[in-house]
Amino acid sequence: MSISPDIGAVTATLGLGGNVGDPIHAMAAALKMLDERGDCHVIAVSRLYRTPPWGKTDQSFFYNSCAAVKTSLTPDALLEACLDIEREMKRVRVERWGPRTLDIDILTYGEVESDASNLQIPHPRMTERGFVLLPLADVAAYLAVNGRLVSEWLAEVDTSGIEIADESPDWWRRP
Ligand code: GSY
Repeated sequence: MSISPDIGAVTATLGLGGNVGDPIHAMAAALKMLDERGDCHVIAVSRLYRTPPWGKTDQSFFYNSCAAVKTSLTPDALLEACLDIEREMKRVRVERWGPRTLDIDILTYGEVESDASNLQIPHPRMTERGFVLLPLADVAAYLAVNGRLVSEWLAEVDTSGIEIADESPDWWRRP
């Protein structure tokens, strides 16, 4: 039996998505990069979903997933790590709610609540979005967010048009 080191006491959840170029590759690479860091361990990944665009609807469908990571990084340092990965994946952020190669959002960070201008936790719009809640329920259905379980928020949002693109929670490990 091997004993893996406990690299951190905090479990954070992340939302990943993209609709430009090869978003599945970008999300898989991002998860691998996070997992390869000494201060972050990916403990669960959702199935992969194909989702209709939210907000600005005249753009391509997205691929979305969520992950739970155990980390010793502070919220700000985790945000920096995610932004570094987005930059490495050459994310194109042309317009608000427009197309993007890769978006990584911190959804929750332990029980932390933050209203800082650069980082709001829990993510302010996560409880309204089917493309977040459906994958998040795969990895954290019983997580409480703003006083309700993820599964309870999910029961109230529109998930029409969302399809499972890959049933396997290991989709991101494929070569
Ligand atoms: O941070 C969210 C980026 N985004 C998405 C997304 O990831 N999925 C879908 N389906 N629509 C979206 N609109 C925006 S903005």
